[in-house]
Amino acid sequence: MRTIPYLGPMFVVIASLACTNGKAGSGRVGDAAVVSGDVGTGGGAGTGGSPGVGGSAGATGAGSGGSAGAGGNAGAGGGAGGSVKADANAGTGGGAGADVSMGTGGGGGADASRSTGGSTGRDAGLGSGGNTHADASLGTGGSVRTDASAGTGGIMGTGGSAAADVGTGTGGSVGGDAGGSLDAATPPTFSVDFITADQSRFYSRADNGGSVTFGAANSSAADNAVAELVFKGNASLGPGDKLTPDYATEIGTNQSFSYGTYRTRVQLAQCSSSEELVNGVFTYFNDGKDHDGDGLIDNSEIDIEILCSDPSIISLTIWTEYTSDTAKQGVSRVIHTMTGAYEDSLNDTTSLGSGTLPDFKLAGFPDPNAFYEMGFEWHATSLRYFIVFGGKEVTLWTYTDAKYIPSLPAAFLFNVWHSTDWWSSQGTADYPASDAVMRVDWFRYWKE
Ligand SMILES: [Ca+2]
Ligand SMILES: [Ca+2]
Repeated sequence: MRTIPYLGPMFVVIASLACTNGKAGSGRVGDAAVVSGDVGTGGGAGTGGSPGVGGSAGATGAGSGGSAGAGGNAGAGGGAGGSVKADANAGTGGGAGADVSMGTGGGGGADASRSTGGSTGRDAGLGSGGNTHADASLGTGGSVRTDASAGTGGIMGTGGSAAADVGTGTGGSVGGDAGGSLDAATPPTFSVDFITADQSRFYSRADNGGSVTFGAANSSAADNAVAELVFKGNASLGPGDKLTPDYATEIGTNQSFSYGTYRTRVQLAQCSSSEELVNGVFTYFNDGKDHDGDGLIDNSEIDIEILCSDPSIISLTIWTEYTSDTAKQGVSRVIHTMTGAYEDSLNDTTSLGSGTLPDFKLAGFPDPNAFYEMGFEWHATSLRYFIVFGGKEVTLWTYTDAKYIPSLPAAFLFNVWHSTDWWSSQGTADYPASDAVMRVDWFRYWKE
């Protein structure tokens, strides 16, 4: 097999930390990043929410007294520690939705943040006594709509609960969330649902003539909104045209991240078996310098790559150095999900072992119309890749040799680009004749 480190144009990595929105009383927070510790007082959730104290737990766990929907969960009575479903959670009395978190009395919606008494909705955030925004919800007395949640006296009533995506209040409840998962115990440090056309947190480019649309409607997304990356097909182009990530359709975070957990929900770009495109989901940083002084240019990169000619094969690569194809340092695992067979290698040349594991046999992967949640936990001395398949999180690789684990902060990218090589077989791959589209429902990062 063969892996290619990202070779696209350099971009400036803004080394700022996650946004710290959600200051008490602050106004609208557009598609804001969520930072733990945003806490307010008084607002939202009251008592007597849906399932109520003692409610049941969702697939992702629960606090005492909460309840949950698919992928969701609720915290201690929605009260102190109230929490919620995937990616969300809440403070005292809080409740939440996708991407959200909040403080005392808060409630939330997708991509939201909060403030005193506030709560939120998608892309919104508000002040004391909260109120709203499209898709939003509110603080005391507030209320809501789909995806939102409510506070005391809200539409949902005291301790309101919610519709899809959210829930709250004492004993609060929660709605479902396709793709929800764990790590919900704490709010993400950075979270984007791609609900709006806002590009403040992701840059985009489409150097093959394709396009990127943030906030594209998609009924398979948890919130009917995705980032859509279109790779422009062209039947008149051949195998050697517009090669490499130089011509990728790509989005990437404007800031960099370090150790922590990365999760995303993605639908892969497709092509025929005679063509080739790489679907890349990865971290990347390379400023051309040899930071650790080992004679090789540092390349902080953690890759999940799936080629469209045979998307049943998952390639995982961890790069620490990359000067050239012959001066580099990277370890890889290639998993054949039809058989469960895997092979590990160093620098694409030295075998580090192989085998077959029942867990790696993912029958029917990937359904071309499905979104899959995948990601990794990156730490200084270990790196664990995973994918959620059939409702179960499958660990694809736990790598523990610190020498080969990158340490430099990196941006998180998604891209689609043409390769003329089939990494797992011989021959020449054609340029895609038809447009191919990768879709991203959401991306979340939890700082270690
Ligand atoms: Ca180096
Ligand atoms: Ca979304």
